Amino acid sequence: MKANNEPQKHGLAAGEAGKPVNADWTIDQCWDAYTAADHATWKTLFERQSKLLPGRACDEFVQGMRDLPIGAEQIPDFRRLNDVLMQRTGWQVVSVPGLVPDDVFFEHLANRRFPSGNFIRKPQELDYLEEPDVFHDVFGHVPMLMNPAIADFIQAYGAGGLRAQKLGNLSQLARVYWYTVEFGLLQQGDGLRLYGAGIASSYTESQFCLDSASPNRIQFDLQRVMRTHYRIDDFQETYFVIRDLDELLEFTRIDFAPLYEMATQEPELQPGDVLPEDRVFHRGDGHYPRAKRQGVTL
Ligand code: HBI
Ligand code: FE
Repeated sequence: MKANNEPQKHGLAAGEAGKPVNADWTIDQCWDAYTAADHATWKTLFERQSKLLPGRACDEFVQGMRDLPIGAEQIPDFRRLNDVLMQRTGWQVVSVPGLVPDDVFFEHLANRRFPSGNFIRKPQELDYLEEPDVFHDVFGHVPMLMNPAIADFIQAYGAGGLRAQKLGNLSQLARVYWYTVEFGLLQQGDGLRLYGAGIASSYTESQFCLDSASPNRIQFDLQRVMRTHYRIDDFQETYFVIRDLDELLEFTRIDFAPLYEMATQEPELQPGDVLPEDRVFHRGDGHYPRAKRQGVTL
């Protein structure tokens, strides 16, 4: 039970701390309950990120953002968001208290419902938070859900997640999601752009992933990615680059079961590993994790 002086997560009914209201973990967004401070936090995040993303985020992200009722002034109301999103790709955003169990998450995605945290981070944790909040989920994910290829890919991930759980290959599949939907880069124009929500919604990592000499940037390869561990608590040591978003569509048409089989027969790879057969866009110098290990703050 939470002490009374601890901040309650937005949207949870009094007396129900930590308990979701519905079996599928959805709750009301309770848009009216956002405070002026909540909207101000959104505004701060929105404005600094909007300045950073042109030229860094892919054109599809920028276009998706433009077409949605998402602006600086207020935390978006999911009802208005869904009017547009539903029409475009048949997706909708549903409100949840934060992280939900894997099977609940997959079930939503398989049915084109994207679970979004309804709470917003506190001003003292603008750059780091453990659970996905409304800024990460809506600003980061929803513009990409306006794209038909990503829309189909994430639905297939939901269906594939339920299957991977039964096969015991959830970690292999989760790596694919991580290195695409969350931290993916793609080729566009004469350079690289970001499309992953984890980087699109992060002030520091949206710069690091493209500008820093530290991380590797390597051509995406499904088998390779299935074997590769990722960092959850810091910048990635490797970003994987797809040709274009349609590359993800190909993965909705193939059976992953034999790929899991092959991937688990090969050794697992550490986040910073580079293999002779990798197609490398940029070979990272690794200065960032090295300095961290030595206790230097950059
Ligand atoms: N729940 N709300 C929410 N958001 C996520 O991104 C999420 C989740 N539960 C499980 C989960 N992600 C991942 O661990 C799976 O993709 C494997
Ligand atoms: Fe996410």
